[in-house]
Amino acid sequence: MEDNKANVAQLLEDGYILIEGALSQEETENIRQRVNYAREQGWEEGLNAVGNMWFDSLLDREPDTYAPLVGHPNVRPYLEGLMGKQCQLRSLRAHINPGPYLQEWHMDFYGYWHEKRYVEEYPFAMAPAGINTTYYFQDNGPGDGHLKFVQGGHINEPPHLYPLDRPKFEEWCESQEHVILYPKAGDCVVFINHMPHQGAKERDDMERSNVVCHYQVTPMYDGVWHVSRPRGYQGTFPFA
Ligand SMILES: O=C(O)CCC(=O)C(=O)O
Repeated sequence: MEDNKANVAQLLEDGYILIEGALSQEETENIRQRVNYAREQGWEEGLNAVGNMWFDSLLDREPDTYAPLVGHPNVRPYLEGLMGKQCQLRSLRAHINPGPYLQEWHMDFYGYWHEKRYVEEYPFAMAPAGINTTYYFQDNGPGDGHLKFVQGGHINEPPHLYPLDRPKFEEWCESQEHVILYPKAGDCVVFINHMPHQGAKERDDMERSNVVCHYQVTPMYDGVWHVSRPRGYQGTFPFA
């Protein structure tokens, strides 16, 4: 318990934590294959310009495969340590990077700083916050692929967000100090989802996929500016 408290403090300080071996080899291989199967079935929502193919329906289509990722025992201490019973699954999204991939610098919860300011006007309102747990299914070693963060990017508001000037925002992200992670198959990166980040392949022919569970605390109403849509209320509180 004491160790867990220390790790939550570390997560709050750094904005991210890499959990090595969060999934067993068996879980990793099974989900890797199911994500590839989803692509074979054509279940993707689309493939964007930076090389990211995304799937929003997998938890509903194959709950036996994907539900174990929600509040997984090896990430639960972090989620529960941060949010307790209020931890709510917002969405589960899988990604495959079929070809070259250099993600745009982005935040999953773009509206974080806006909401934070907004609630100052209302004594009973609370600022929402969110967490990503991103599970990786291949080894992202140096020369293969990585996940990059703007160091400390969760602490101060980045410029050029409201309204979003994407080229200037990305230029700013690029000019900051970075942290580069190389998550391996079965690892999970838990991070505060208003932290600017960018995934990439360093080798175009690398097989690369991941599954992202977005969590939120309940003041997150439908209209907040976030990359994913909320699943709704019923059945979305894994620890309640
Ligand atoms: O590693 C990647 O491809 C980026 C993952 C990402 O954008 C996320 O977890 O929100």
